[in-house]
Amino acid sequence: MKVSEAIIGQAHGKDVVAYTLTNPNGISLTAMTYGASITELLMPDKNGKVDNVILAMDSLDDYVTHRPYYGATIGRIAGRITKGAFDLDGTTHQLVVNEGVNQLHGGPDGLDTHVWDAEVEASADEASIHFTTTDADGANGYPGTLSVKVSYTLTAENEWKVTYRATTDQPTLFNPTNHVYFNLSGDINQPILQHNLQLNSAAFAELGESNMPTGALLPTEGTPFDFRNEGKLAVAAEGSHPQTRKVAGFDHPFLLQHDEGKPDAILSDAESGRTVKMYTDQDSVVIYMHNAAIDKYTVAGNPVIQYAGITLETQALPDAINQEGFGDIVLRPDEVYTAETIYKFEVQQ
Ligand code: G6D
Repeated sequence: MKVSEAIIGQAHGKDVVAYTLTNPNGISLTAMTYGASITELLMPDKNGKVDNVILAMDSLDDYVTHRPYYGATIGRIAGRITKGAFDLDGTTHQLVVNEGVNQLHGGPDGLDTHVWDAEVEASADEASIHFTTTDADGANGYPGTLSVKVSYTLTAENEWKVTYRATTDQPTLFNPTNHVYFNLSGDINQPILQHNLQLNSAAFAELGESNMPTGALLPTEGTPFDFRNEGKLAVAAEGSHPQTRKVAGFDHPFLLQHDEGKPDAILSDAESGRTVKMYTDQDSVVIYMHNAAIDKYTVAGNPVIQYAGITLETQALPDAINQEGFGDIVLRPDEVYTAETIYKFEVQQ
């Protein structure tokens, strides 16, 4: 496995380093210490043409200025926390809100805004970038000093493994994710509506006001949310269901069924033959289809089109601390948080 690194600029007065891991099959992954963000994923198509298959900004400054979350490590909490408040062990905690009265993606100084430290490890079969950061007690309103490690491993088997490890000195909340957007066509001016998705999920979380979960888990059966059999993503953009109409696609958490040995999700693009199989130990995956075009910044010189990419944000169900039955996202000093998601890349002829 080949490894290279380069300083790409500064943020918060610290050098930002980008690391590139390349495997023998022409797949290479670049990730930077700003936000522990993946910034490029080069992958051949069925004709051997190599393209970048994820959304990425044109410069470090654009990441810092616009905070698009593209490819970023999100935390302490992915998604929204209702009114930015939660009760924990009899104490009500008020977070710093950054989306109306709610908190989104860990608040204004979320983990995606950190310049992380990093170390690289490489062998014949795989190479890893181990990112680490410390989130101070009280940062964005969260209790406890949180120590986080997220590792990106590229293997000779064409897998990108994302693994988390975290500890805290006081009870706190932790529900991270990676906010990578895939566009397997390799052309961000092509919407992902012709991509195929297969998703092992029979229920999704209903969104209410301000895209906050209502607490209801609705069956996918008989709705545009049912991708247990492979289907085209265009279905989600047709607006035939109040929930897809509400956000002009998917911006929804899907509860995963986790059948042994079966991918939790398969995203593919028939034209290029590129396929991503996703396996995770997390309860759910938030699928967001970049449902609005963006003209406040450009990518590769163009405004970003609607449906330019699709996320597969594995995590516990959002707002779990405030929603009965959504799982446990409390991390206590005597615990070690671990999580793993694997994205396996294949090319179908
Ligand atoms: C929008 O509601 C969506 C989020 O799910 C997404 O993560 C963000 O844009 C980038 O707020």
